[in-house]
Amino acid sequence: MIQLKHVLVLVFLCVFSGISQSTNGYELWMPYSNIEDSSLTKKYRDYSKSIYFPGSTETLMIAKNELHTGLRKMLGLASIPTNSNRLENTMIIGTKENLNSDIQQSLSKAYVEIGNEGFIIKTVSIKSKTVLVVTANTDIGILYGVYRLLNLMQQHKNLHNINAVDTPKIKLRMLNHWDNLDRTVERGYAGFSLWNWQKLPEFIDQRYIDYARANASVGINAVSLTNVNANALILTPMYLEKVEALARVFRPYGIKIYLTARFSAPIEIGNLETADPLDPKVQQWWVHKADEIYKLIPDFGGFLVKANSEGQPGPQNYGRNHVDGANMLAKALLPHKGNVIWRAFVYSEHDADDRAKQAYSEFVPYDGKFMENVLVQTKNGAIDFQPREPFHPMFGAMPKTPLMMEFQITQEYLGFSTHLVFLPKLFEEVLDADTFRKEENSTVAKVIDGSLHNQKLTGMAGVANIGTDLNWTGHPFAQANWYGFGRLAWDPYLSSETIADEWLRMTFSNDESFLEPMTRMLIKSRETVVNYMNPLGLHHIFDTGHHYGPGPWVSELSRPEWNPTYYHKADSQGIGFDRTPSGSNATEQYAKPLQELWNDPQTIPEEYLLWFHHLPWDYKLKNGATLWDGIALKYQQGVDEVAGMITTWSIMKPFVSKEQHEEVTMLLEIQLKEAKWWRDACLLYFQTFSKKDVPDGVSKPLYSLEYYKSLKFPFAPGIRPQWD
Ligand code: BDP
Repeated sequence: MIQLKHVLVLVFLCVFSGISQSTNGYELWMPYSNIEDSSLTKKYRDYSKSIYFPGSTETLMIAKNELHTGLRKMLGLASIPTNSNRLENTMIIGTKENLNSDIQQSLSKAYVEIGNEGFIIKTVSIKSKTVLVVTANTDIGILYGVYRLLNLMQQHKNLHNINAVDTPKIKLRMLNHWDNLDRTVERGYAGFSLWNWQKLPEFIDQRYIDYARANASVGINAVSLTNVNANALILTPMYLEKVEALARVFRPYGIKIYLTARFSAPIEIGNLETADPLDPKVQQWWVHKADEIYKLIPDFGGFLVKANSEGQPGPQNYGRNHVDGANMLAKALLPHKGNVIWRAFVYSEHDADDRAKQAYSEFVPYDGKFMENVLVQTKNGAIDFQPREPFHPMFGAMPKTPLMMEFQITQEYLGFSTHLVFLPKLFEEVLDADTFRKEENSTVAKVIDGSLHNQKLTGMAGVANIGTDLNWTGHPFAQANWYGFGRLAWDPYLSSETIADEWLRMTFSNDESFLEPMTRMLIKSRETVVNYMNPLGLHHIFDTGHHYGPGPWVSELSRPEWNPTYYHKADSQGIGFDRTPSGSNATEQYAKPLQELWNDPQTIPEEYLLWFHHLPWDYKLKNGATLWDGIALKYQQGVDEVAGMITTWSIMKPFVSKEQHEEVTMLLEIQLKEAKWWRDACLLYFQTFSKKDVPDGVSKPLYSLEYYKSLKFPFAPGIRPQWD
């Protein structure tokens, strides 16, 4: 029997060490842990003595409940007094028209700045008393403001003299779920799909609400529920009724639903003989479908479409093009203010050109031809969500088209949910890249937020890493990638350090001896995975289909560009893909200054070296090492860095719960094992061409090349179902 004194000791230990109350990760970055620092608690309590928070819409009620829960948990308050006399309060929360005219007046400029979704958090002096004000033009602005306030408190920020005026820089901040109707998730590593289609619409799982809440807390305002490799059934009445139930849950959190539209739906569920976008019957079918959806879901966001890509049907099946297809759907949605998000992830087995060039070649000529409610969704790089890719050359090259960013939050090519990789660092690198398309510093972020080419419709999508796992994302640290994606979609200029610091504080601890080493570890983790998987610009050398682990030897798949050998081109002469004018000339798709920089192996940043150049094994790197030695040393460095992560984590016990500590320790051990696997398999294989020994400092391989080649994973998670 556990005795009372044991319980007391445990409670004392937890309180003393500042361990958050949440131990299974379900509460994500919102555990609202009790604040131990008594002077800080006192300051926060001073603002919480009495609260004026008028309004009773659904959204405002959510904001109120959240505020009360947060304050109660963080400050240990039994209840939060509310007061209807505005002037006697210490915290005032309300939309513009609910505040007294003095406050309104003093904030008039800020109200213009924040638009429909932004908020103001500010301390003001009323009758010589300091009052904390959270205000906005809309209810959703209030909800975002309340979440921000609570998050700042979770981060123990000083609210004295706070004047935070913040509004999202990107309009559509969206998660793309690749969820199938049978609840499997393509490239999902955190269990099954959250959407329980069988029990919907009647049964509303608490998870839907908690999911919406988590998204709203970082400002995500759109979700596409279904896989881009789409099933037309989602557009049938039976499923639309279920979608409507989810829309009802998400609406007060400011989240709009999008669905993936299978281009051949008019045939599959509409009994038409064709899906030709120029056929009036097909056009009518989509108009009626849109009307039917909007009748059920008046704020439906629109369609996300993967067409003529990897076997998906599209307008090209009928000799039409992407513009014909996208505009047909756009016309059906326009009267309802819906959008078409048309994906640019295309490459064809009939096109012998470098896969990296194909999307640009196909889409750039269409610039200016899409209707005003079409966004072209473009992956961050020209190949496919690799641990590192140069930014996609389409960014900046289509000034008359809203280009929407597509990042992958789920770690298809980044170790699934077993590897700790902090992705905001990767996202930041892409967003900060200079396209040189207009003036200097024409960054990808400026393309995406519309400021470079004056676009009104803007968006950023992240392929979700969320599933039914208790902690939502499989790896506890993968939550940071969901959080970080949301923050960057709100503000693509935020630094990854800031995001890491925020997330660590809220999720685990505000203790500096935890934060400093852990922020460093998160920031470095991205380069670490590049080192042990794809150093010096190597890419797409993953094993077939599932993309779990290395497979640089794979060469027999039916389509050349599905084979890793297509990408690394290792031979007795050297390694790498020549994309300069002497090779595929993919560099031509970038602005002049980049062409000049990247065409020359001496001036290209070495992290992109083998992406753009085929170089001899004894080519001299900047540090004097030969290319072969350099590759080998990078693989070893990656392994050593994972070992370093294990050391760092081992001293973090005092700051996290025992369960969390053990869970992450076990996952890091897997990561180490797999980093070694990558190192050994790749070096043994490339050595068959280089015919050189590995340099000093690189460990001997644990097994033979044959052994690594023999590994098969027919049941690796996330494998795409059979394409049809
Ligand atoms: C690739 C995935 C595949 C997706 C495809 C896409 O391997 O499962 O369907 O991208 O984005 O990364 O359409």
